[in-house]
Amino acid sequence: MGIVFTRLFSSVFGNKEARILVLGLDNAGKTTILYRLQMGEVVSTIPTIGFSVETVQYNNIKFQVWDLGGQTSIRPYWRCYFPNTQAIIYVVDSSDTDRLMVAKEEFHAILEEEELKGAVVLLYANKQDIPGALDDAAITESLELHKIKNRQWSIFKTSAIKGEGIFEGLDWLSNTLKTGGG
Ligand SMILES: Nc1nc2c(ncn2[C@@H]2O[C@H](COP(=O)(O)OP(=O)(O)OP(=O)(O)O)[C@@H](O)[C@H]2O)c(=O)[nH]1
Ligand SMILES: [Mg+2]
Repeated sequence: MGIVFTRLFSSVFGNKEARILVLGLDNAGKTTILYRLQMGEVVSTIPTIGFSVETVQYNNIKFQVWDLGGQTSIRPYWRCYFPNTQAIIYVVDSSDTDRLMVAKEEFHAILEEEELKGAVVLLYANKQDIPGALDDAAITESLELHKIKNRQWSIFKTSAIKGEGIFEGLDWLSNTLKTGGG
């Protein structure tokens, strides 16, 4: 279903709103994913310094999506955005095997945050189009997702460049939020 139709549909029937943070290391593809969601196309990006916020209507939910820069120097500021967050979208560059440990540590630090205790977590194993990219099972293992307790979460393979997997993940997220998660 096209975004335009979804927007019309939602403006008539939709009323639920959700505040979503998109987090992940720099270069993971966060901004590219957000533009995919919003406009359905690939837009060339520059590293996000600070944040940008966009509204995306999908499945009768108005998502207020906060796209935060992932560079090391910017990560300490993520926590300023934590209050009142219903969901985290954590984006991993599945081809960046050198930094999977860092991605794991940042992810588990997020899970420890008191203010994010109630947030549901959607993971995107992004850049699946790159040869050698780890699949969702391998990312699940590397990030030790089995350690997640008392929280609804799911992982999806995505390619922001090809436009694959992103809406499948958002379907899961909207259904989870509608049924009371977050
Ligand atoms: N091959 C491939 N490249 C991707 C994909 N998603 C994003 N990229 C590229 O990765 C680079 C970084 O993408 P961004 O969306 O700017 O990354 P970011 O996570 O927003 O980075 P920061 O803003 O620095 O935190 C860009 O050159 C994108 O075109 C993907 O699925 N496949
Ligand atoms: Mg960015």
